[in-house]
Amino acid sequence: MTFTQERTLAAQTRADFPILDQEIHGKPLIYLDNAASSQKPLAVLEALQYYYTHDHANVHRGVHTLSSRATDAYEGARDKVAAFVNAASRQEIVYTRNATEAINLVAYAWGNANLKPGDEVILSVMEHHSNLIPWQLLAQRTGAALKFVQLSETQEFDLKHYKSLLSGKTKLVSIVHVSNTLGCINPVEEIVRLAHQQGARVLVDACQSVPHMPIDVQAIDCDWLVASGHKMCAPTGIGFLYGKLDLLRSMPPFLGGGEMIADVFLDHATYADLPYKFEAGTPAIAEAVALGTAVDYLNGLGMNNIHAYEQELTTHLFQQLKQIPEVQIYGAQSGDRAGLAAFTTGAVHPHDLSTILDQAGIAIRAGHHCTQPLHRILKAQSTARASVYFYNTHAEIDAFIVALKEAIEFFGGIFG
Ligand code: C6P
Repeated sequence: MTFTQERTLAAQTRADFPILDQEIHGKPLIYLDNAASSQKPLAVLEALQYYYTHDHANVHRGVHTLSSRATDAYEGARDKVAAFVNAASRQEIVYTRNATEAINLVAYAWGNANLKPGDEVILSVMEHHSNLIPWQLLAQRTGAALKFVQLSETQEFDLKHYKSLLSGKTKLVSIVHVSNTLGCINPVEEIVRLAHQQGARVLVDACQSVPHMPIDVQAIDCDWLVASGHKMCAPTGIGFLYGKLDLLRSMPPFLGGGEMIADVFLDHATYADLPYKFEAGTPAIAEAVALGTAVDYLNGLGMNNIHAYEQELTTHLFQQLKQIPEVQIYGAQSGDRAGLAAFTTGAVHPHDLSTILDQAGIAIRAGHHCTQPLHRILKAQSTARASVYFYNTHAEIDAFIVALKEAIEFFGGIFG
């Protein structure tokens, strides 16, 4: 793909995102907070409206026409998600509210039943709090111990250290695929292979990879994989858990209620088949349907094209950031990496920087990005983070760099 063709991915999609066509403080909006949440294309907004205008009823409960239409749309979306991550069966896709809920589901349903004192769970120091706190709570409940893979010299996943932590005591490895702060793409296939040699299960937190690159759960061979719809053009309130069929079958339910049962008696119950065993209560139907539309939309663009275009944007972003002497970037700056840059500038606090950039119409995130332990290791209380998606342009990055330089100069003038 040439540079000109790559530009067309943004040009091709821009009109699909009406929210981007607005001014903030009198300046055209430049949205560079995509790692926090992506914007939604018209197709997804229309799918929500169409569903509520034509098809809404509760799913799996009625035989009337609207209920069957809603059920078909809801289950059709599951097929799309299953194909999107190449699951072997649609029963391996469980809808959840988000990735956080999916991880908690595994921690409770599998973790409570399988961990005991003396067992070990391996995480890394770059995990999002969503892939840390559920395991802390599980360790407190079961007496299992948490072990942490450190960063390499290049601030990436230290495979050597990981190998040294693995042992017969390791029962679970839960690792982020793409760090939301460092932007590194972790070698999940190798991580899984090594864990399986020890008989350990592996969960992959794919929140920051599923929206941006092709994902094949069978090639990764992970036991579970989680993602959130809102980072991949779908609405909030919907995410999914992928789990290997036999493993999901062996796990007890997480939440109890309607939908997840087969037969109910006053003193006990039997549970529904997969995936319904893990979907208690009325689900986020419209959101799931719209997730299916988001998957269609992303497939239409091509996940390889999205990844390649974002790599171009990221190279452009880093080339320019590196030329600003005050900017310190965290994470590896070359090679195959995700389209986000976390950084600090000597003069300007990240929160002040984000506020100033907002005045210029530019949205970036400032804070610890829910990776507080990692920030401690990086010796940064907080960082600023710019993150791209396929609808961003090279020109937007240029405008961001100009505004960033102006902010540094302004604060340098005051405090310098
Ligand atoms: N990261 C960010 O700004 P939820 O909140 O469940 O949709 O996603 C949680 C989550 C889990 N893992 C990773 C790697 C993530 O990046 C996130 C969400 C956002 O970086 C919001 S804190």
